[in-house]
Amino acid sequence: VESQRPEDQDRAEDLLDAILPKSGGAHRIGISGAPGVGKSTFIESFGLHLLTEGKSVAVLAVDPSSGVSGGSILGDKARMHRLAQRPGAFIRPSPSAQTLGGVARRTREAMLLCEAAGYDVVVIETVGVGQSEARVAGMVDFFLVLLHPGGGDELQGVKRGILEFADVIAVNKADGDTLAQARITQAEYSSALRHLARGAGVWVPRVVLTSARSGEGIAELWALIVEHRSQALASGAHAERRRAQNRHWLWSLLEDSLLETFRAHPSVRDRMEEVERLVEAGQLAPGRGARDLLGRFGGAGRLRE
Ligand SMILES: Nc1nc2c(ncn2[C@@H]2O[C@H](COP(=O)(O)OP(=O)(O)OP(=O)(O)O)[C@@H](O)[C@H]2O)c(=O)[nH]1
Ligand SMILES: [Mg+2]
Repeated sequence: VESQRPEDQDRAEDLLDAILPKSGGAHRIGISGAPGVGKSTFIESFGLHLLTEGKSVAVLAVDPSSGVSGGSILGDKARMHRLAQRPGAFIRPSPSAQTLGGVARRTREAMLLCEAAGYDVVVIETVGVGQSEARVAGMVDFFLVLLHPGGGDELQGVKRGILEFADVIAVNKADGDTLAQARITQAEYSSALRHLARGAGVWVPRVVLTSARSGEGIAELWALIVEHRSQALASGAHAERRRAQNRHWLWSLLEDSLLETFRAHPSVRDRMEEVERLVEAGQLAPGRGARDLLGRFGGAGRLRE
């Protein structure tokens, strides 16, 4: 399914069609956070805890940078070695792909395969930068954001995006020298969350403390995730979230492949560089340039200006 070879794609689609009725049953959990916040360490502790609860767990990663940097997640498999050795756990490094859309697509398909294979929980890890966070939030039932113990300026920078996606925020490294700082960060984010207006019966995101290293707070966090799920199942929010995600997914696939087809179109390709040059130099209005290229693409190109 991860193959980029055209001759594999038909078989991959047949396979995905075949397993579709068996997919959808897992608890899908997204985990995001800045580099070095402790995602890999956390997932190992969390995964081991799930195994003690009798759950099987698959770990996937969306890391659009790994193709370039040489695959930090591959190293992660070694870092999560205790989890990787356990029979109830499966860890899949990030597929290499050129675009975030490509990585996200293959990860989503791998998630469906893991569900069909019977994994109870699928964890999808992503680095909390840019669009990958939104992509992962758009394919899971529960989105967890890990934060560094440290407030102030950092709070301002990340707050917006986080409050938009997170179902729970965990301030990690709440241990040793950084415990006091972690408590301050927890208080800051809790108060930021209180200012958001929410409807009745809607899940209110919480801010918790964890130590991925010692395992402190992990069991409590899992209990919170379970509570979130039963609330969402009862209110219908779970079904609605999945419906909306399927719809968005359809559109994001359309957008990705339309753009790809557009860029590959011979007469668009011939003209692209020239249009870019003229637009850069301010000699052609971007709107006119776009219309020119779209016109070559299919003649259907009309842009509202
Ligand atoms: N004190 C303390 N250190 C931690 C904790 N969790 C992770 N670390 C340390 O923080 C460093 C980074 O941890 P990783 O798990 O590799 O972090 P990551 O978020 O996966 O990093 P990237 O994959 O590079 O984005 C390592 O040295 C860990 O040992 C924790 O709860 N407490
Ligand atoms: Mg990592």
